[in-house]
Amino acid sequence: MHRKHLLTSVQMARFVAYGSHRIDGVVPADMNAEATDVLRAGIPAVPYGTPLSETFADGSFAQRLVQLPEIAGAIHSFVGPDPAVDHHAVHIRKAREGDAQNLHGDAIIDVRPDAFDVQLMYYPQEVTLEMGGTLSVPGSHLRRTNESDTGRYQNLLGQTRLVCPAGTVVFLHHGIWHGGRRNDSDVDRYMFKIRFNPTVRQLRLWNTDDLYDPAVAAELGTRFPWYENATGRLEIYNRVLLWRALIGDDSYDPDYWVTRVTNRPARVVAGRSLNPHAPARVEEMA
Ligand SMILES: O=C(O)CCC(=O)C(=O)O
Repeated sequence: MHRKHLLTSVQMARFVAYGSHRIDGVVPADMNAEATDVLRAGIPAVPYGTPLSETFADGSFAQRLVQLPEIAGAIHSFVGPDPAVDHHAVHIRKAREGDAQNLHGDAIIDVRPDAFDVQLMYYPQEVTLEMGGTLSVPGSHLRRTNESDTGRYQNLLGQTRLVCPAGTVVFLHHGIWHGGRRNDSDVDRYMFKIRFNPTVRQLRLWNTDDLYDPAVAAELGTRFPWYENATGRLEIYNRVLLWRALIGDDSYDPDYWVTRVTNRPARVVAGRSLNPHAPARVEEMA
């Protein structure tokens, strides 16, 4: 894995804040041209948790896709070497199909504050607004909701609808609220999704040369317009927990929020026991 294909710390921090990372037009035109037929024919399923190296046939389209250097570098940065494939699926939104998917996360309530799965979404065609590109809500991935319970929310401030050139790949944190939109165009819209489970601890798997760049803390502190004034702060708190786990430093806390609410000092300075029969003792004079 060449370092130049790994994400930087600032990019990782941005992923921790937004819950997504997008690489426009990363798949070459000849592969995009091949993709529609391949996806229409279907890609053989594998059991949950199959090692990535055993999931796709040698030389197959899907194997070449995940081996493209920038894509392989991003996968490594998020989940490390030898991830498992949770599942993969081809999603086709039919031309003028008439309805949209509700907002959902692809998980039951997933309370991991220190690990995550990543989902790759590959779009072989140019996606226009009319084609119903995937809608997602930046910064929603660390909020604890249960799969489709967010389906009753519509039009959150700051939500994005994917419009992209052919060959774009988007990586999503497993918890992000998203949904395929209605395809109002005359063309079927294809997307290939792969969910990866890490098989190693997600500890500094990217290019950490810029670990102490002040832009890292700035990214982690990003607020989104749909956040409540107070509860929105919890998102930043949760990001710091995740970032601490990803960098292996339990003291990282640019705004002191985690330090404050986890502060349970163990040092005892009480001068006397509550038991009247116990001899008086001074543990420590402050
Ligand atoms: O078709 C799309 O754009 C999104 C589909 C999706 O994310 C899903 O079915 O979970």
